[in-house]
Amino acid sequence: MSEKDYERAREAYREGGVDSESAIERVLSIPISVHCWQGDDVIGFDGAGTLSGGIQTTGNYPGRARNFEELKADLHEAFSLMPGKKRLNLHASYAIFDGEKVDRDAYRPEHFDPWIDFTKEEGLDGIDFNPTLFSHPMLVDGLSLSSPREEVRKFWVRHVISSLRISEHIAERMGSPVLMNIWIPDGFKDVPADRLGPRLRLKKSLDEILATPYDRKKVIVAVESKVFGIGVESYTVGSNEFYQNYAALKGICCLLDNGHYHPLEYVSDKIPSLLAFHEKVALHVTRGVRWDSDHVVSFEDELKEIAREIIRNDADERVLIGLDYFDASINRIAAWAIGERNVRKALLYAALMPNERWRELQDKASFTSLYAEQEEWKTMPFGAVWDECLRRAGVPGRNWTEEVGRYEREALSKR
Ligand code: RNT
Ligand code: ZN
Repeated sequence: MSEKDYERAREAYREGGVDSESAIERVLSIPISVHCWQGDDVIGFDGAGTLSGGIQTTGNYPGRARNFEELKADLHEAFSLMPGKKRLNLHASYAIFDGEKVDRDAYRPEHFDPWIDFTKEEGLDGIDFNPTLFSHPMLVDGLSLSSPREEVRKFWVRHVISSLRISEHIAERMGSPVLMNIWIPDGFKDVPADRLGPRLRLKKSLDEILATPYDRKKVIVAVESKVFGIGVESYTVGSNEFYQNYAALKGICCLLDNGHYHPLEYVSDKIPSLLAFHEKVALHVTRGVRWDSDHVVSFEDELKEIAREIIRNDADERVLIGLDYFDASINRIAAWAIGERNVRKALLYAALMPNERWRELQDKASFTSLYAEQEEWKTMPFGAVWDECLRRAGVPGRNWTEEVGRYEREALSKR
């Protein structure tokens, strides 16, 4: 839609008490952390070759990035289609080695310097980091930090401690704090004989990790819970209750992945619960279809609701937004772009609501007006403001897939 259409939409929002100019500006400055792992089906560069640990990528669309050069090129292309402030979300398994053979418990900060250089060249806001506790032979019997085998447990404790060092280094070089998120696949396929033991061992491992001194201003440690994974359907060590209690006790952050809860539990409702107690809350935005399937994020109701919780609580800097999905059935660059654009779109949609007025209606118990207004709002001329937002961000408008088509012909199809 044209600039003229935007002018009319701006007027319509103004009449409704909303300033679309400040909404656009606000929303473009919220960082979204873009996951590197959409580009190569979560394989990484450290030799795993396949993905294991209860998660799965499906599809065999051609053009998967097979090395650092290809992944950088693809990210560069994807970033050019994504409006607004961005960060890069890295996994430890994407370490860059110079012919050296190093195992995960000995990764060093310099193995990520090439990524830092790239991120700076791209003009991104910062980097986030994830220790990789899956797709590795030391995940023995499906367990890492909760393993009863001391050598296994200790190996992974060392890996996360080395990830802390790496995160600190990245934060220093980027001049921006790093969110270091711990997710482990640990669990059992069938009914366990002991549910407490593994959790106590996980707690001990986390205690050992956090006993390592690190600068809390530079590294924000988060823990990500889950209900179940493929092959670990009956029990997950790192459950929601386990991590929420642990994070509250230790003053670390909770990361909520909206694919990791029962179907009628909503992350949008969990965000304000956590904001009542924590300075920061981290998110993995994904889309689960029937299970934690990690489909590309769509502009659907729960995403809009998540965005509203961020915007109307002025939590732009308190909720750390990251993407987490991996679809190998469509063009991977398009997958990246669709998801980022949809999260940004949902933020704009939320920022274009008369949130204060609706809060007052709620407090006055004017539920009839509140409901009617919210429903009427759904047909406001949002599309025209979104198109203006894309123009201001300097990224392609609705015809962006033409660019992806060009890149597919010239780069991806040659792989
Ligand atoms: C798995 C978790 C986790 C991973 C990434 C690759 O269910 O969501 O966040 O997707 O670490
Ligand atoms: Zn996740």
